[in-house]
Amino acid sequence: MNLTNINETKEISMIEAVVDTSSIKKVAAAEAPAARWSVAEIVELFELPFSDLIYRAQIVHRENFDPNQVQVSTLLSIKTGGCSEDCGYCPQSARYQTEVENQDLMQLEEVLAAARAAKESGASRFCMGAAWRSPKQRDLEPVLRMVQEVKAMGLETCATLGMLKEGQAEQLKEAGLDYYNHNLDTAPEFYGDVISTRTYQDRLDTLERVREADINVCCGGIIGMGESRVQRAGLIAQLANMSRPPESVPINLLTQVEGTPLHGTEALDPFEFVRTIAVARITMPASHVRLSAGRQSMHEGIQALCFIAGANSIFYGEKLLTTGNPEAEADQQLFARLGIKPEGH
Ligand code: SAM
Ligand code: DTB
Ligand code: SF4
Repeated sequence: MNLTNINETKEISMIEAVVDTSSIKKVAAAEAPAARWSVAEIVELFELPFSDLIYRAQIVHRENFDPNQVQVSTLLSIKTGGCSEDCGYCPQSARYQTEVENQDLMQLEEVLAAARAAKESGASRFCMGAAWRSPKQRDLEPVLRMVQEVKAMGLETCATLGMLKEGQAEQLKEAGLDYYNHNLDTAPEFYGDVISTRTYQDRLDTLERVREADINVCCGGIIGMGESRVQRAGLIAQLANMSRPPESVPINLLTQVEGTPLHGTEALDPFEFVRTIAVARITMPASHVRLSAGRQSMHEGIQALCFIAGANSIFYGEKLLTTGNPEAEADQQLFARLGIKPEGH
């Protein structure tokens, strides 16, 4: 065992002592037969030789999905900037000086025009994002109309609006919402280094409300924020050990934006990003794993490795929320070069 392994072993035993995985295992065993993953087992996956890890991920991928099919979602920021939260990665927080221009909630017609364009260029899901800590009832009502109308166009609907209060998930379900995106972002142990204005438990509570309202869960995180490999494994363990893992798991590479506290963080080794995708695929065999933020600066060869490692969803269209994404045409060409078919086409 080398020095890194010794340090990782110490870090894992500290985490597993704090989290007390033994009791979680007993509860889970009573509730669901799904496989449970310890952080140590996930770290072992991360540490496999690269080819062995990718091979294992490919096997799991092929057992569960058509390996040449990728789901495509287009994002729209329906309310931009001026957010009260302090998420250290986010250009939309009112606390940081960034180039993002604040914009009130968009009008229905503008949103529908964007959804129509997304559908025409080949997206099958339309995801509406708002820079809110949590929607107020007067904010939620116009969003319910948007969900209804986007759904009526024949697109799958997704929204990410912050924390949901009692009853709000049910209203979204009623309006026709198919997916709600709410990320855990990172491991519990690193979370406090990134965000102070809402707790990990707040996030888990919102995810529980979404599940109970029978809306599909879209939940993942961000890597490349300066977390350790054990902490990346800790995030994956949280997701994979949910009583039902999320249907959709976005793995974002930190997009560094000037003015945010995380700007200037040391860049992550691209192979570590691919490893994270592979580990997500192995531990969440039936979930769609989304290669999310970070593609604009990612070599196409690395993106191809992500698809081989089990990524089967992307954000498509030239903008994420406030930052750039590859041009749709470039993605279409990449799909053609790799023989990938977008889902629903
Ligand atoms: N305000 C809502 C919330 O935070 O729940 C919804 C929108 S928020 C922008 C959605 C997610 O985008 C965050 O949870 C985070 O995972 C991701 N995100 C935000 N800024 C990012 C960045 N600079 N790089 C990568 N992912 C980012
Ligand atoms: C997710 O996991 N990634 C998307 C979506 N869910 C909402 C957002 C990425 C945001 C990247 C920074 C920006 O464009 O503002
Ligand atoms: Fe606000 Fe969401 Fe950005 Fe956090 S991630 S600052 S909650 S918009």
